[in-house]
Amino acid sequence: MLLALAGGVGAARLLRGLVDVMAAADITAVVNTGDDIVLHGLHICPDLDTVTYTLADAVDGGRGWGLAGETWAAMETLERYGGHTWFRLGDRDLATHLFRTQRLTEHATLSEVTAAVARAWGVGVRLLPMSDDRVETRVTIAGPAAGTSVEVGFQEWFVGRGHGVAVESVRFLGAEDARPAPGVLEAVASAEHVVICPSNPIVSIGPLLAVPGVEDAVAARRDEVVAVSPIVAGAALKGPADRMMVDLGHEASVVGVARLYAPLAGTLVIDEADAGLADAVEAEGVRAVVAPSVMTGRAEAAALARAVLAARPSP
Ligand code: FO1
Repeated sequence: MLLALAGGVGAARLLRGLVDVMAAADITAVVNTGDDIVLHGLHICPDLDTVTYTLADAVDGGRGWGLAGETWAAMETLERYGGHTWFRLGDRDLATHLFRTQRLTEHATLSEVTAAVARAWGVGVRLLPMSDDRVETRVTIAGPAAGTSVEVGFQEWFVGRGHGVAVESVRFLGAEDARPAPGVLEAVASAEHVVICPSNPIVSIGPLLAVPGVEDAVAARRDEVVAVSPIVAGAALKGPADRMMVDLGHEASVVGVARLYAPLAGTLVIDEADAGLADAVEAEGVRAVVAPSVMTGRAEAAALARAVLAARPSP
């Protein structure tokens, strides 16, 4: 079984590639829920939904999130009322949040609801939320007046303010009291392959590792763990990972990623554009494997998936 630590779009694309090269039923993905937001009274799980929709070939390819062929009638009417329309929820996507919220109200766990949604979309990969308990990524940014700071929810920063403002600090509210979802620690311990997907190390992989027990479970297998750099040629392929790393004092390069992951992953897959930095990565005590890491299409994702499987050092 392959165990993947996954965030949003980049992880979803690699998982799509892995399903093309191995049996979906042999893949377990532990997915970040720090991005979750409760809005309109609905519990919305962006990373779980992005992974589910991508593996179901139902995701909107352009956006990388939400469903293809969406209509926005609910948003239009909400606009009429002056309701919250900054966080775009398509009419079909809304059904996912309605179903999830109703089931949670009926005391189903997030794990159970996630499995039901995945099954309904024919997704064979086992999807586990990192925890069934609420963990909320909170971002501190500059406040309205000079010298002040304000803390906002992840989506308020990422979408509401277009992740354009610098981040002073990030915390995962509730992480210390959260428990890994059922099966997470066992899957990390028993997997033949452990992969850290090309997701934002700070706010996609970070929350996963903040759930008590998860980081230790991954670190215990460090020499076998293969991470895929989300940074190529000093930039994130999608989203603010590069700027966040710099804002928080890290280097936005494969070397910076290697430093962050050194305690957790013995191998880092880097794109050919960064082949010249392989020695610098290895100087951090992390083995560098060079492979095309830009998943423009399914063939590229499958090729990267093969490279990831081959990158695990033989035991
Ligand atoms: N991203 C945006 O940039 N704008 C949106 O309005 C937006 C809405 C949205 C709704 C549901 C969902 O599952 C994802 C959504 N996203 C949106 C993406 C989301 O903010 C990111 O995918 C993750 O939170 C970061 O990985």
